[in-house]
Amino acid sequence: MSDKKGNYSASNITALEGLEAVRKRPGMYIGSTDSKGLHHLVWEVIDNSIDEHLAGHCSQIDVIINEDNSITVKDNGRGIPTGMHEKLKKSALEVVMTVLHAGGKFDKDTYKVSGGLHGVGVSCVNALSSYLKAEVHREGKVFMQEYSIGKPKEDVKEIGKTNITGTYISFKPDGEIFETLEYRYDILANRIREMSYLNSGLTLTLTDMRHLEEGKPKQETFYSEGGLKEFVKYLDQARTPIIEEPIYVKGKEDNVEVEVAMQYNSSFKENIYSFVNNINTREGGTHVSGFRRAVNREFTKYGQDNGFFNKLKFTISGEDFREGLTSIVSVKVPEPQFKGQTKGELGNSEVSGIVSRAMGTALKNFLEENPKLARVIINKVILAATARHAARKARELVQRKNVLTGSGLPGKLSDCSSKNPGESEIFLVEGDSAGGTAKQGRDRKFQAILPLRGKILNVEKAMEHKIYENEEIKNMFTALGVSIVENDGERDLNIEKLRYHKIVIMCDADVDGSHIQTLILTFFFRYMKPLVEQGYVYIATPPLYMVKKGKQFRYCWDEAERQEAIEAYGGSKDESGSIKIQRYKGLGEMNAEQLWVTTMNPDERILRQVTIEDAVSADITFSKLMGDEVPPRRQFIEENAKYANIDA
Ligand code: 0RA
Repeated sequence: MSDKKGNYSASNITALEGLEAVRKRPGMYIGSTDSKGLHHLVWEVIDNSIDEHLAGHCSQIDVIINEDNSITVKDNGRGIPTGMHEKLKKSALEVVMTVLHAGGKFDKDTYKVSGGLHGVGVSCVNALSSYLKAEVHREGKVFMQEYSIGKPKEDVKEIGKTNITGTYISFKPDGEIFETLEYRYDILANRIREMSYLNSGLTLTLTDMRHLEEGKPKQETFYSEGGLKEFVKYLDQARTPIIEEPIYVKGKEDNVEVEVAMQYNSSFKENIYSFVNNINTREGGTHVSGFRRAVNREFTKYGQDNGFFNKLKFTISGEDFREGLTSIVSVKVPEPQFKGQTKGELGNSEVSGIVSRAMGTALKNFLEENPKLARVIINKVILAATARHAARKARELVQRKNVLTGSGLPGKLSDCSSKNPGESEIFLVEGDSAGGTAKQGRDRKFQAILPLRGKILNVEKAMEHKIYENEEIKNMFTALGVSIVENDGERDLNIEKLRYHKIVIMCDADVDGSHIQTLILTFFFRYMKPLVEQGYVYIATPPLYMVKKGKQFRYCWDEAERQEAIEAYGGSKDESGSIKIQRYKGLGEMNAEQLWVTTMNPDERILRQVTIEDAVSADITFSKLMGDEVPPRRQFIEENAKYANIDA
């Protein structure tokens, strides 16, 4: 343990268990061995450096993607201790790197704040790396140790002198463990940007050595002076703010730090991101409920005290205060407890009151000091409540069973005969004519077809009641069998009666088609998010070409396949001779048989599952695509035709 002066010694580090367990069951430690798990290794290493920053000893972290897809993380912290660990008779550095759960993280005195969802420790990264090198600058010396799949090659060596301090970790993920070894710049950049907002004053850099431009690697520096205030502005970059500056709250009670920034914009959705010890809590938790409670309470009180609600014929509910509100709730909790399906929900009950109190004081002050802005916000709240009442009526109409068709299903739906959602699929098809082709081509036993007429409503810009009045959207709700339920003033999507476990969006492979696909995806993202989160939403990929020679033909999904087909038929790349190439611009150019074979038949087709890997960047993508700024849209859609958040 640390001595009375709080000095840290090598013996603070406690030893627990061996690393073989990590290699046997990597999923248990880093979630998965796909691209997500691969990136998790980087978060794990950076987290240690961030802890060093939170302890007040580190101002810069550099992340480098090396040419061979290995990663280097450098920080200018105190350096991992290198003295002898008394019990284990090894250098503390070696203990940190090779013993599971070592590293002081499980020692409450050492780190004020330690990892939440991450926090399995750098030794896990070591176990899952074919090569790792740790270099420590400390006490004027440079120490170094190398490892292979977690095993030290030699004892810790002194390799030089230095006048700086810090820890450099380089690792190469093990190809025997990971399905992919390719690091994605955008994934790393998005998370590192987020970390810079969450830790104002910390400089982070990202360098990509893999492709040089004019001899220089790609490099970005992320630094935020304003922290969460800037984060909110970044999130709302494609929305129109209705108050100039975000409301900012910072407080501390019982060692729990609270930081909140919130901004009202002209959109109609609540957009809230929450973090515990820098880690995104997707399922919210006690910090978020404390935040909501305070917003509700303080705005209600202010509105009532000033008589703003006197003429209303209905009550204002909590969500009315959060319409068009983008907020970030970040707390630092010494001993976080996580619960929920994916451990993405904070459970510590004391945090709710702490956040609520900090928010209460700050909001009271804000409202008193800014009566004009308060009025603007309250007006928006009243409008939201009015619209909510209209929306409820509209929604109830959608959700009431349709008396005419008896079944309550839309007339345009060609349903499948199976009633088992697990095997049933629904194709949402652009246009009536393609819908007709799909209807002929499908296997009616398990495939249903719902044609959607032209462009569906842009839900990013429409008020909610308009959404439930929209014919195509009504059809989607009733066909899918999902409904919106209100619980304690919160609206949830009820998917218990979901009728299909595959919802396939099928659009033309041109710019219009990609626009429609985006509109539909935006709708799912904003109004049926649980369906996306639980992996029910897919995108069909019709082929782009048919290459034909005599009676032989091949379908091709990209340029490379097209070239391959041409060569296979003995043709030249200039497409001359007897080889014919058809470019499919729309689904309508295929007949029912072709559509079945290429796009609908489960044995042959390629479905891309839509996932929300990174909620922040997905939100920005959709708000940009569908938001107020119109001009860049077309180009943006073309550039984003392959969405970053759609898995192959
Ligand atoms: C344990 C104790 C001390 C620092 C660290 C670990 C430490 C770990 C990592 C991992 C990456 N970068 C790091 N920087 C520091 C405190 C040592 C002291 O009291 O000087």
